[in-house]
Amino acid sequence: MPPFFGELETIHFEGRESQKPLAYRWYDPNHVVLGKPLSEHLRFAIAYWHSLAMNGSDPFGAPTLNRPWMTRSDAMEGAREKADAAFELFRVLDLPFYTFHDRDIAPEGADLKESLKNFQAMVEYLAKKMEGSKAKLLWGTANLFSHPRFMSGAATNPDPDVFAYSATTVKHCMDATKQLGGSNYVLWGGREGYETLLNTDMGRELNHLGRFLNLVVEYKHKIGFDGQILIEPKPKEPTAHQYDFDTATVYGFLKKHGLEGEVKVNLEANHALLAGHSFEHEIATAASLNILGSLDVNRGDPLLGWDTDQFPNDLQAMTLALYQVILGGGIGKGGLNFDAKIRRQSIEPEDLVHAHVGAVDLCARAFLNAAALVEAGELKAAVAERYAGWDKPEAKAMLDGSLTLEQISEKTLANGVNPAPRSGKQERLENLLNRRLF
Ligand code: XLS
Ligand code: NI
Ligand code: NI
Repeated sequence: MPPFFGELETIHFEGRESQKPLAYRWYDPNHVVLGKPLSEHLRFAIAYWHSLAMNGSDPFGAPTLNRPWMTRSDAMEGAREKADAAFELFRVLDLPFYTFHDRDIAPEGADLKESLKNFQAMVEYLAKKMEGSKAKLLWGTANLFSHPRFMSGAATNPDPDVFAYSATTVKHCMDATKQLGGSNYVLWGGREGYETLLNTDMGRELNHLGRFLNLVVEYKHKIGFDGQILIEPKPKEPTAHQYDFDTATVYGFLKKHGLEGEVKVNLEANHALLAGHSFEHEIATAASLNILGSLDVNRGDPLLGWDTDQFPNDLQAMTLALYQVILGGGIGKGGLNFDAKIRRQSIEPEDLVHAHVGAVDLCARAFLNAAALVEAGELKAAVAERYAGWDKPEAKAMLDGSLTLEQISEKTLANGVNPAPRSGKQERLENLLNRRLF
């Protein structure tokens, strides 16, 4: 097979003045900001499923992205060809990480044993490819939602055989993620949720999910996987009611099952939008709960109610999101994964490269903006000033357990406290943000 992306040159940082259509203008991986190179702050990853496995079909139309590896009569040959194209793409984009589901890299077999055999053979193939490539694995995951056996859920399926099948699959995906040196293992709920309570025992299903997650965490420790275990919240789609609705819901679930110190979240921009939140809200919530793990950067369409998974291109939204990441202490072992797909009409291989280059530059530019906001310190100062009253000893005493409700009441009445309303200065701060954006 001729190389699919192989004709394309590797993309480099060329600066803002570059006239080349395919160049990084903002993403200079070596540029040091806030004490670290940009590449370490952002840890970009390419998603195997959207970039290599998506064929452009939608509920109304046939595939438009007819990649050569999709039609091979020998499915394993197709999988190897797909992997070759994947590593060509990684070379062209020169980004540090990639992510995959088991089903993206290897075809389903006639039964579970054969599926696992196909998967393991492809894991070995990827391991070989990684020896000749700079690409590392940000995270692995299992596709427990596409096959009809998962139509009523995986860990929350009423059928214990599906629980067992899913547990077996996850065990092998965790082994593979460890073998390939992955930094994280992700569990997106897939079809863990329900369509109607008329046929659903919700309490039972949630307990099954809690047990499943405990099994995963126990196994992580058993094999000495030093990556993070991440849950990816999403409120709806494919099921009407997904159990991992948003960060706050996931935290309550982790607490109930004693896992809040073991599991973090992989937050996706489009999922935040579907939950009626902004991306930065989800990031700030996770950071405040100490469970910020990693990000799926994409964007949704506010006019549509589903996961359109478009490449990010809103500078202000991304700046606000990354500002919260910086305030939250950074992305750590996580990264910025492009869980995003090109539109159905973007059928040229180069379209996929343009999509990534634009998104990388957008995120880099947003990060530089966010870092500049942090360095300027005005927003931080405004927030500090807003809470300054709490620095006083009498205010601290209300929080540190030294005063009871009664004592607070007595003191308040004795001091004749009469709070005066103060401006939140929102518009002033919004103007400041707009003035600072470059
Ligand atoms: C789907 C999810 C999925 C996860 C990985 O909406 O975003 O792509 O990131 O299973
Ligand atoms: Ni995602
Ligand atoms: Ni998604």
